[in-house]
Amino acid sequence: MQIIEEIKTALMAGNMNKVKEGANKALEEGLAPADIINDGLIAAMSVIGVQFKNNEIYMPEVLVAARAMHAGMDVLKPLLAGDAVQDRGTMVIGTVKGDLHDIGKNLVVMMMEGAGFKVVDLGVDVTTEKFVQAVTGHKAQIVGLSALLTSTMAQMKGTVQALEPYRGQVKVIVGGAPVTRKFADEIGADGYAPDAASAVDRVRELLGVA
Ligand code: B1M
Repeated sequence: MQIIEEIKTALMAGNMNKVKEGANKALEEGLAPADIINDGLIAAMSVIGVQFKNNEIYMPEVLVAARAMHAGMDVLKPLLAGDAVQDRGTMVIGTVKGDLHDIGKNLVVMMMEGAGFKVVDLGVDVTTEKFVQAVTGHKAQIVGLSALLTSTMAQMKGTVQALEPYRGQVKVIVGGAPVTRKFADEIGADGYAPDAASAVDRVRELLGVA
């Protein structure tokens, strides 16, 4: 459909106003809000994710695209009846205790939302207790731990251990510049992702969703 293509093009160009206009036009044409989100916003963010992973675009482009996606969501979300948007699962995410870096974590949040996941962002300096509470309180299927300091990576291990009783219900994914796959394996995380786009792929694999 022409209007959906227009929305996708505007989102990938990071044009907030055009995405908003497109969303309103699509509604006027009678499209369902959920279809506009799934076929327009989420589809375009998926393309952005692939381009970012392939180094065809860089962080600024991802950020403006995500901002444009949020502009579209602002128009469409209040109109959603029930859970018409594909519910791919709930993720709790945060930067671990003692660590205030959040730029990368925020990128992961945006990519996950763009891929149709509900994300509960706990922010930075998040204690193990807070992660556990949020996982159980929100019945999350995935928890994401981010760390940018070698000194705070150790926090991840404690959080993974504290989540042990819930591991049947929740998968743990870790990331951040000093984090490696080897480290993730050593602390018993289910997954590791080197960047935000790969985080979406890993979560999809772990949850077995498209
Ligand atoms: Co800080 N800092 N910093 N810093 N900082 C680093 C990380 C550092 C490498 C700089 C350096 O010395 N070269 C160094 C860490 C050294 C180490 O431990 N090995 C460092 C230090 C030492 C510090 C302080 C201790 C400095 C001081 O005060 N003496 C201090 C610590 C504060 C604290 O956290 N308690 C500090 C403070 C800060 C600022 C507040 C000034 C600022 C943070 C602002 C903010 O985040 N709101 C800051 C910044 C900006 C950086 C650098 C320059 C950039 C980090 C960044 O945002 N990168 C960084 C040096 C560098 O990396 N070149 C540095 C861009 C971002 C998109 O990448 O976060 O790696 P990244 O995220 C990627 C992936 O890692 C991955 O996806 C993202 C996008 O693809 N990813 C995940 C991230 N989380 C993921 C989670 C996942 C999956 C993937 O699943 C859940």
